[in-house]
Amino acid sequence: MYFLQRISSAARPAILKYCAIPTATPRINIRNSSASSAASASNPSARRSTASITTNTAIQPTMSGHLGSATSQANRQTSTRAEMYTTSFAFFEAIWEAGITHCFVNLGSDHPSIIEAMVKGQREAKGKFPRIITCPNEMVAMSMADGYARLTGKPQCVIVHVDVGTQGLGAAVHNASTGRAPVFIFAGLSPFTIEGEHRGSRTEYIHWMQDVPDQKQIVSQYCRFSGEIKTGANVKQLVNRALQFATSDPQGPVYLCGAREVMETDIEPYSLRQSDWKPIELGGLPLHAVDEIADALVGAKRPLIISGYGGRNHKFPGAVVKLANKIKGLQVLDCGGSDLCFPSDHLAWAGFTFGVDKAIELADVIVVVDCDVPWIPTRCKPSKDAKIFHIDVDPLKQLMPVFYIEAGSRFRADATTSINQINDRLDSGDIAAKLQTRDAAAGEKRIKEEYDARMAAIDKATEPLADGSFGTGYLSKTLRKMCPDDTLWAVEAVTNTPFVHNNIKPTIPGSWINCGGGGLGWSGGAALGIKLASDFEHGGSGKGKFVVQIVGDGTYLFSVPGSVYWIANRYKIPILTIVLNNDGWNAPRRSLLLVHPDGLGSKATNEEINISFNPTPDYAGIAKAAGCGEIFAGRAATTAELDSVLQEAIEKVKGGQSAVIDVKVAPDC
Ligand SMILES: Cc1ncc(C[n+]2csc(CCOP(=O)(O)OP(=O)(O)O)c2C)c(N)n1
Ligand SMILES: [Mg+2]
Repeated sequence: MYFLQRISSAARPAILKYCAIPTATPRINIRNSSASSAASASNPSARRSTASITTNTAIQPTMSGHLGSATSQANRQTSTRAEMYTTSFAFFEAIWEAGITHCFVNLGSDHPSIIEAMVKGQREAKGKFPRIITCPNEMVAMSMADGYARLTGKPQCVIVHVDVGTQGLGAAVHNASTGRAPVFIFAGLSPFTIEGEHRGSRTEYIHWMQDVPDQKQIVSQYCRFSGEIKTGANVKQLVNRALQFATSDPQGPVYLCGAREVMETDIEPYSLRQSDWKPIELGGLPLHAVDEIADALVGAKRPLIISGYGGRNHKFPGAVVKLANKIKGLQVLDCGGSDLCFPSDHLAWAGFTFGVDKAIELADVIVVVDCDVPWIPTRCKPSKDAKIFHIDVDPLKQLMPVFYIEAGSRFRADATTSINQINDRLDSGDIAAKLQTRDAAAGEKRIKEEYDARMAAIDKATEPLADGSFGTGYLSKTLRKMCPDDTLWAVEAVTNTPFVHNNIKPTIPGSWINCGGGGLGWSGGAALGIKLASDFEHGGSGKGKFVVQIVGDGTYLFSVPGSVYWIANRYKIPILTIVLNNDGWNAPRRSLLLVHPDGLGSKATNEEINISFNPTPDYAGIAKAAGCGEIFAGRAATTAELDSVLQEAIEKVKGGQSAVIDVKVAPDC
């Protein structure tokens, strides 16, 4: 008896069953049991008796937003009744009403009501209920939602398990934050009652372990908003508030958590007017700034635009092309924050850089547009006399403890709107007249010469070596030749990124997506998310564009390939993965040399500085095993091998199967 009194009331019916004591049909009367629950708070023995009282009361609709009360195991068995409408169900209704079509889930003991709601929704709300994708790893789940959002601008939902699942999101939260990708994350909280006071009260050992003081603090410094669902009464408002933050500039991840009891609560169905929850729209430049910038660009000898995130809006590259066509001699540097910012087939394309480029030092007018790191002062600085403007959705870089650039003026404004304003300003009045007097031919001649020289240097660097081996440049050039013209590229090539960009030579807005963040392992999940999105947006499986992931060998291992290729096979999401096999981590050596160019490590072997992956893992084999043998696995180390294995892999991917090719690449080319 002592034992029975100690256990939670939620667990008791199961034990009673083992004792062969018949149980009655379970019922809950919320008001009565709330009252008894309150009474029991000061009287433990009264609380213990609550469970036996509730076994004979029917489940009633509850007062909106009030917690469901004391219940039993048997009570919960009745909870699949069709009319049951819980906070969890309202949560799902809120997300599909807001336009979310996919949930990437990794489930746990915080999710019984989420699972109930999923089953109910999948059965009763066909066509509306989001598609659920089971993700065996949280970072992959988050990266899939990130990739989906980067391509489409549409946030999707990631559901993870309490504190540990939140930690499992890992570096993917950083990537979505720095890559300005809107992602909606939900995690359950461990139950906060332990004696069966409410439906959802603790039933498992682990509920004590996973109860942490402030779960959302794990990710909140990366999130545009983090909060807790404290009642079902306003769950839809909270979901929409979070989504409003996620989709307002600067876009990024948001995080909501909710305790098991709260998510279990029966509430009155309700709906919101969705049109009241649109994202905040950012305006353009003030008129004086439009004048100043347009005037400075027209008067410049070497005008330069540097952008990292402008391309997140696929209309941005076109707007900048228009500007470059008006101001002959303007050049554009792309810092690869995320999407392609400027097409490589335009003479104004000054290439791809991570903050170090001659064009920065030579420019006399620089407009930095939506960019976190336009230059790295220890390695490259604009001239002291350069006139610098900074236009950004987040010019203060509110999440960065240290940031400044020596800009004469800075504006919080939408990038595309700002460029369009400058374009319009060049069409009339005094500035248009000044533009007419400008020596356009000289400007065009100069950038053509520079463009041609850049292209020639890029081409030269791609030449294969005498023994038939080759570098990332040659590989990328070959990929560009063999893959469809409108291929979508998910790039996480680390030290090889410029070789990839310069040789893929992307031109189509939205077709080139670079991780941009520093949390290695994005591109596996992201490529899946991009492909899923492309198929979905084009009408279903197999209808979307061809998707290629280009990833460093070290980064491939960070991307949790065991999960990535299980998902690829399970959900038939075909992607082509190219692993840049350069014997492990090159980046730490680069970092070392920048600080200690002549240090001990500068002459040490890769083994000695602990960056070598020798013996080489079977990268493609890992994927094949995870994908139940259904992943095409290949290898190439010479130009001849590359052509044939790529041909075969591309056909496989077009046929619906994913492929991973381990490509041995020579350094620095
Ligand atoms: C999650 C995470 N862990 C560690 C690092 C540090 N880091 C930066 S680059 C790099 C090596 C990447 O290796 P690989 O993908 O092979 O690219 P390579 O350096 O060879 O170009 C490491 C370990 C990081 N950025 N993110
Ligand atoms: Mg490597």
